[in-house]
Amino acid sequence: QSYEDQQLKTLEKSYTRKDWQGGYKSLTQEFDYWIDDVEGEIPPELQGTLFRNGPGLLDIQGQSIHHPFDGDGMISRISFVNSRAHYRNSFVKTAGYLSEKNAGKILHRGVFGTQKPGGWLANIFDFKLKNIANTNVIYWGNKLLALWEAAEPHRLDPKTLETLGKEYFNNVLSAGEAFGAHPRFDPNCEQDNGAPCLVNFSVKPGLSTKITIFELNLAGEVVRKHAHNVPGFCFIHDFVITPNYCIFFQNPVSFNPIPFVLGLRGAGECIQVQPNQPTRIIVIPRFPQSGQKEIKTLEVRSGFIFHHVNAFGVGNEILVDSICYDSLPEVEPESDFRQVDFEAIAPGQLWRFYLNLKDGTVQKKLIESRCCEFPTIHPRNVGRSYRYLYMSAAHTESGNAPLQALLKIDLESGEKQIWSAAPRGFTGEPIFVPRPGSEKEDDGWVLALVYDAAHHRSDVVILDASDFTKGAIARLHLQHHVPYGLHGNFTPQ
Ligand code: 3ON
Ligand code: FE
Repeated sequence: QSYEDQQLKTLEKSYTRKDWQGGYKSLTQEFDYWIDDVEGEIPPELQGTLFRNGPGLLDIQGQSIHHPFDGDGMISRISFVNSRAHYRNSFVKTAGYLSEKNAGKILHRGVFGTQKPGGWLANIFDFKLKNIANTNVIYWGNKLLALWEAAEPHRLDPKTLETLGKEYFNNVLSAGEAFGAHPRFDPNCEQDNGAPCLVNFSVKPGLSTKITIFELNLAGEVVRKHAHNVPGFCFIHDFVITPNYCIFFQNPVSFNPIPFVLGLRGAGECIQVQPNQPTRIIVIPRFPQSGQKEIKTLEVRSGFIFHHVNAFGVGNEILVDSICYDSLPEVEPESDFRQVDFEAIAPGQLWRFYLNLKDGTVQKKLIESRCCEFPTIHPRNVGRSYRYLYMSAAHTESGNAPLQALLKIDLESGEKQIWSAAPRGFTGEPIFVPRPGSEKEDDGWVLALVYDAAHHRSDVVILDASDFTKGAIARLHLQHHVPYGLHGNFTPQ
């Protein structure tokens, strides 16, 4: 028995912190190869491309960044062709990435506390944001776009992954204008005669906050853009749509910018969750030009939300499923994110909210108490009623722990299926890919990157979405690890 195994036994944990930390090492190299080391079989019907984004660098030439959300965006592309798979990765060559690579040191402050070396004097009054393009990657309108919610997208060549520059959508965006990192894909937009469209938002916070909504057609053109002012400071990372509404949960936070101004903290470290304050739910009609105009605001106590699963209307109600945190860990200036004490922080848990648009009341119900994150569903059901969801989750049922498993929930029957990579595997965001021509909602595959600490490498894991209990149908061993990532998307092309 190895030392690690013994340690696991005595602590009765499903992981060791040392193993987990391995997934937060930088990957500096760029690769381009066919994946030859495959366990199981890649289904021949699985054809297309999985794009993923996330921090690739957790340090700049040995100077550690303060938080993974500050890491430079790196795109991984896994292409599936005739039961073979190809891997390629590339850093988004943002101005900030290139200048720091050249200088060999940190030159820019990060939103989540990365500071220029030299203490507060070196950082005071520096309000510039480094657009790190690290949060999501989408393929839409024949463009591959790396997204970061505080600035404009970066466009890449889908074949070579070369960075082509910033994307302004034909001057719809102005220089530095934000385009969020969590677009939703409406599979059947009524306003566009049933064609799919992309709905995204951006947030410009201040004493009051401007929320802008963008809708793009299949050609990638912005066909609708409208802005709304809402009272108070907003930190909103994600949203949900229905055929008629965009729904935002205004997290109960306060923002004190003084430590940021003085060079002591990143802007994101000046946000404090106020667990006793209600969350404001802002319901904005998607088509104010032609239909309903007025915004509705409801209130509920929900804790802090990064990610939502989905929303849909039933009678007078809209149901919203979201992952909620009772509190958020304070990112302290002197702390090291790799030393996190998992048990000391609150787990993300899945809740269902019932918004009554008629009388303005909100009910809520806990669906899953197991620590979870990164939900995904069948793309056909976005904004519509749905039965199945998939997410990354902890190996153990209670408490807070790293994500080591993939969890499927049948919202109709309540049945849950779990596939675990513990003790030495750590899971990222799953993506559901429908089997071509399928009718059943869970007929398809769930794809995820799993960091394997035993080999310090990552696997692309393929599960049969209709049955997690039979284990992975394929594990594609990469030649290297991919640092824990954020979001991605699959395209059948
Ligand atoms: O006034 C400003 C408003 C605003 C939009 C304040 C601000 C400068 C902080 C800001 C910018 C916000 C940004 C850039 C947010 C970026 C978020 C990000 C990169 C990632 C969020 C990830 C969320 C989760 C839940 C990740 C979970 C990860 C794991 C469980 C690890 O495996
Ligand atoms: Fe996110």
